[in-house]
Amino acid sequence: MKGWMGKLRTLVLLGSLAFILSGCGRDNLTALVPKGYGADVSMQLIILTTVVMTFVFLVVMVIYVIVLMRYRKKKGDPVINPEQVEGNKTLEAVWTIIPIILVVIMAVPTVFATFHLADDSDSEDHINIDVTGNQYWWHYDYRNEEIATSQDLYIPVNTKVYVHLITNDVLHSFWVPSLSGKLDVNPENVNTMYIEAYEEGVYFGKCAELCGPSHSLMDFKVVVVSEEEYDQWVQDMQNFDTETLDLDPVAQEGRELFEEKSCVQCHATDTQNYSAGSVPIGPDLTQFADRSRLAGYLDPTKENLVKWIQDPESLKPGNLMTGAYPELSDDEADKIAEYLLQLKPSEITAESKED
Ligand code: HEC
Ligand SMILES: [Cu+2]
Repeated sequence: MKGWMGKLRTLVLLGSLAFILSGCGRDNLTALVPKGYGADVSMQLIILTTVVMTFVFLVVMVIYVIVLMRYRKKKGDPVINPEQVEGNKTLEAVWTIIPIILVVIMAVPTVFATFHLADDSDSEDHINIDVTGNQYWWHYDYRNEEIATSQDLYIPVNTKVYVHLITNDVLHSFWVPSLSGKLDVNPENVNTMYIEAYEEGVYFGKCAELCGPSHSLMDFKVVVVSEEEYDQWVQDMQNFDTETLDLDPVAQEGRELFEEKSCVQCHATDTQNYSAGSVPIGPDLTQFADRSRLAGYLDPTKENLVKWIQDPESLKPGNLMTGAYPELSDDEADKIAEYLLQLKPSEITAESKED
């Protein structure tokens, strides 16, 4: 009875574990379904190492089981001291050389791929984006296009895009599992890699380096659009001017409050390019109403926005906006939200690409 219960318990445990783990990973947040060049290369390396390791595992297991069955001490067998093989040159050579060969088989392609993916010698012929990591959000400066945005990174499909990574504060790591490998983001040196997406869509990005209390909320999206849409989006961004926006009276009041309540000190709304050296303190809000998420991870509803404006701490602990501006009444927060939701330069948005 007891053995039966034990087995059942193990079965239930394993079953629920498999069930829970099957919920992990989603199509656009997994390195196992590559949708870009870097992820493809990584996948090939994953397959190679898995094959090599499975081979080692099987060989060891087969020998182990054979030895276990054949040389098992049966009842009545005499106790013997097996033949001692220490110092056996052939044996030692074999078990040193085989692992070295296996490691070389895995290491050579890995090292080549690493250098290949970090090669930026032809970057001038492609799109270059300066990416700055901040606690807990990402900023993007499009070098030649002279536009800037935060959180959602727009890139054209089937095109090499170079990201030049640096951080404004602590270490972060830039990772879009479906599109590319991850790369550390350091304060002193720029790390460069390229992304090349094969399919249009919205891909999930994660900060992969513990960087503070809201590290796990430092999400971002890569929005991959067609080449024409990309050109259109760049143009829309370049031409967007909040000064000439036709705002209703409530949003107009919101704009004034945005200035009065010192939001402008940290947030730009005119897509200025920061590459020249000055990095913004808060996310660029030029295309805020086009964002796929609020603060990187929340649904971009007005309700969430009002809550964020009044109490960002409750949504993202340790964020650098908390306490940096005067308290706002419900009415004031509402008006500012109305204004921010008008900042919509383009029809080309993450929403139009999400399935
Ligand atoms: C000290 C600088 C600072 C001030 C002042 C400030 N913010 Fe922020 N704001 C930030 C930072 C930093 C973030 C990013 C927080 C994070 O995601 O960790 C942020 C995020 C936001 C976001 C989310 C942006 C996005 O891309 O999803 C909104 C909206 C916002 N702030 C609005 C406001 C408003 C409205 C005010 C004025 C009432 C204001 N902020 C004042 C620094 C500031
Ligand atoms: Cu981070």
